[in-house]
Amino acid sequence: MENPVKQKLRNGEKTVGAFLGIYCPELVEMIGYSGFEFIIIDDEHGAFSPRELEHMIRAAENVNLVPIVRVSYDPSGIQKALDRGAKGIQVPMVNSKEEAEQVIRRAKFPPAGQRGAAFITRPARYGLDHGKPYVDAADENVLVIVHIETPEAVERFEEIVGVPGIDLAFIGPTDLSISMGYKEEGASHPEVQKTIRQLHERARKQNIPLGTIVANAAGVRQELEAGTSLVAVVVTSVIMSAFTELVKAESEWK
Ligand code: 3PY
Repeated sequence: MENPVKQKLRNGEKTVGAFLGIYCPELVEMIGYSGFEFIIIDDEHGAFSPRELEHMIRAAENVNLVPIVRVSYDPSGIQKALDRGAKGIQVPMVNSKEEAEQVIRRAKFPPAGQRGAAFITRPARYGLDHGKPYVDAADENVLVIVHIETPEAVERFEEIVGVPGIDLAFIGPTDLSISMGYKEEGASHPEVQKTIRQLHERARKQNIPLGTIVANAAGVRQELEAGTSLVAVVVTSVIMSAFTELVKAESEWK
């Protein structure tokens, strides 16, 4: 039930993991064997049935990856992900203090929240764990992440991350750049870059760790150097880049 990623973040340490929205438990095992520390299973844009989500989480546990589920915008996914065994939830498009409070209501048991309790679930080992020890440990260990990815969220950053129970603010560079009006240039636009730099400064003042996604090893290095605490590598980007490189080299095969 422990959560080494949450522990690392609490200690001010950094962590690198993977981000995947494709149903493939074998790929999750490969990601774990390669040494990553967590996996974000993307149930916002990915296609998972609740059963498939559970198999992904089970595969992650099997290779010591901390399973975090990015739920859809509708926060009802939080309970579903936690009852399947997610050790972290990541909620997109959190734009206000009220929305951050709603996330906590779904993610934590009373009195901090209103998460429905059931001890027959797999995270409670089908009833072996129950009552106060289970409830307290679940609340203690669940990692609660909110996305900061709109101008509204940027404006209200301090009040969002100030909600008790929010553990990390995740900058979504794609949504941030699109919502700022830079569809063409994306996150490389100087205004987006400036906003992200300012968020780093503001996060330091609030003592809240930041996370984000990257496409490759250079991105990991850059983010760690910039002070990002949780860096998630997009698995599809890595695979597509490897495939296209391989095919580009086709002329050399002949
Ligand atoms: C973004 O880049 O907007 C994200 O939400 C990360 O997946």
